[in-house]
Amino acid sequence: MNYKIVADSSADLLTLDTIPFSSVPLHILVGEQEFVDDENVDIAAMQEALTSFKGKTSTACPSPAAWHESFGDADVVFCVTITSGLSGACSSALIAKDMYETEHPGRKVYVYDTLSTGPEMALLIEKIAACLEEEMKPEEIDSAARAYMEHTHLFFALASLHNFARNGRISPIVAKGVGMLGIRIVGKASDEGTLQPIDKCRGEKKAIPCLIKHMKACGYTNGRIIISHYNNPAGAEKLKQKIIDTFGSFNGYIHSCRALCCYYAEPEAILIGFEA
Ligand code: X90
Repeated sequence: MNYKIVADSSADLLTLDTIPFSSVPLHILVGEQEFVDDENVDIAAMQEALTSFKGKTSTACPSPAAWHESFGDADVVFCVTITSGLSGACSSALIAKDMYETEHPGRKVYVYDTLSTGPEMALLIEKIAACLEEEMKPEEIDSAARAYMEHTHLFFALASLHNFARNGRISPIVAKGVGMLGIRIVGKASDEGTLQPIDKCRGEKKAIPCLIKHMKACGYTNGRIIISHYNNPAGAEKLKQKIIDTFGSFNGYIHSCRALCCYYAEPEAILIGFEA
């Protein structure tokens, strides 16, 4: 059986070592310029464009055709999407699934609305890949993946919510006060898959213990962790150290956000996905 995992580019993954995988790019629009969040995107150029451009900027999710193309000729596809609470990516994937299954009777596409993004999506992708390596049956993988999503979480510390507010993805009232020098908003992906602010912290020094506090409250002990950051390797490393000091180990890795997450999370962001 020929299988494949696909995910939109908000998962911040371009390849998987062991399993056929495609990343389907979202698009970032800055005036006349369009940045496609694939392996060639120039994030520094995007940031420069965002800093100098004073007009409206926006993003666009993958089209059904783009998802459909990513399925290739796989018999079974596991398709992982960013939250339907903030993006049309999942609806678009469901249209592609219908097209694909109608065109190719017998083939199957499983779509996962993660109600999250970034590192929590990456955890689910890793999980599905591990199930495939164990040669589990597709239906068993599907049940395991859905069960897994129930006990992973996404938390983050952001220095600005400007692009979120500008795109109407949070209320301006919530955004107010963030973007003030040194203030970090600590928040999480809510059960509905939206951005839920939890705390305002003065500086990263306070934001890191705050993230640890919320990990404890979720029942974190020693599960898998993925941290992603935008231009903040030092902050990500500090969080990792604090996790080791608090929980005794760090079972995971740190990587950089790709363009879509950079656009929304903004410079200095830290995102953490973990199993509890
Ligand atoms: O145009 C589109 O369809 C894309 C819209 C994406 C909006 C959310 C992107 C979030 C990126 C920022 C921090 C984490 C927030 C998590 C909330 C669930 C990452």
